[in-house]
Amino acid sequence: MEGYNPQEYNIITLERYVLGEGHKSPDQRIASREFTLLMSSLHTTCKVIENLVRKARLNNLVGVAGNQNVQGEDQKKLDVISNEVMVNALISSGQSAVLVSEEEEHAIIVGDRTNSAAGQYCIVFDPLDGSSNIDAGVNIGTIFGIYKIREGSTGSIQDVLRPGREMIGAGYCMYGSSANIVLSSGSGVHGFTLDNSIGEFILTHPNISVPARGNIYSINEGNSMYYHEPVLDYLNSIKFPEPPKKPYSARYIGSMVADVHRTLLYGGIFCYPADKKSTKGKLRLLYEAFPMAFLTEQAGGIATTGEKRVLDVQPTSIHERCPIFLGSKDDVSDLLSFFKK
Ligand code: P6P
Repeated sequence: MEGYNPQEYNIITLERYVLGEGHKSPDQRIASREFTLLMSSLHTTCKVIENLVRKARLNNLVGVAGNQNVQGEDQKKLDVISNEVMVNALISSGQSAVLVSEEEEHAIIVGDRTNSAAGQYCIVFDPLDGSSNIDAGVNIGTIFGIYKIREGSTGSIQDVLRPGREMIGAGYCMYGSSANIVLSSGSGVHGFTLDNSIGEFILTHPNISVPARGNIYSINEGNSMYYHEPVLDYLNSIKFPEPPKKPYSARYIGSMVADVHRTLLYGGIFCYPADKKSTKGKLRLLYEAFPMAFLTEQAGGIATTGEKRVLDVQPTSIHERCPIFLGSKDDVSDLLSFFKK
């Protein structure tokens, strides 16, 4: 056909990508059909949540729901709705064995809730991270990590109290000027942009790679009075560098998905350290630190607590917190040098 270029119309949707990856997964335990069904369920929830977020103001869905989550934080209306959407979708996918959500006090053992056989995957997630920004229309997002249940398990809390290095996949969906899913199933990091006209996530950022070094640092400096020495000394080294080095730029959105997304694409360092006020930091290990660390390492970066690799942390409870520094390997290595002094 005149002017028709098949390559130009070779649109790779998220489902087509996942199915392809399933066949060449480095871990043959990822059954492509079941994993594809799980990812289909996950990315459908992202489309539903994207629609809710985009129309939140119009549908009077901003503001608080009037109750608090297990963290003692005011739940936003969209927090509650997004959580319900994800829990229901993941259970009905038939692929879930255990669910852990920031908005659920206890882990959901799917076999206990439904008489249908539970699946083989454990999904840990923050259904709507950054919710304090919802009312201001700032980018927010869904974060998820995936474990396969242990051999012989039918699904228990022990299937998710495992180091993040045992995850088989992780990702986030960022809701902003466009909806972007960034995910990895262990063979690189790939980004997909939602084309609302056809309702599909299209591969737009294949093989995301964190630059070896950036010039952006991302941290809430309002907590500076609580920081420990190594963090203060590192920050001074990039804010008042020895000439001819130039100072870094500060960028902090206060929404982890947005700050990490920028760090993966532009490089630099994102930090939420432990300090004298928050002795283990603020971000949750299972469904914030682990997934973002998984993605960062898959993209060639480093994610550390300051003392050890984030993915090597052994969780003891599903809502525990963890300090995190992630991003360009040279920048995070510079930070670590201050912890070793
Ligand atoms: P602070 C949002 O509430 C969140 O959980 C993350 O998305 C974000 O990185 C962090 O907290 C921001 O915390 O203390 O800087 O407002």
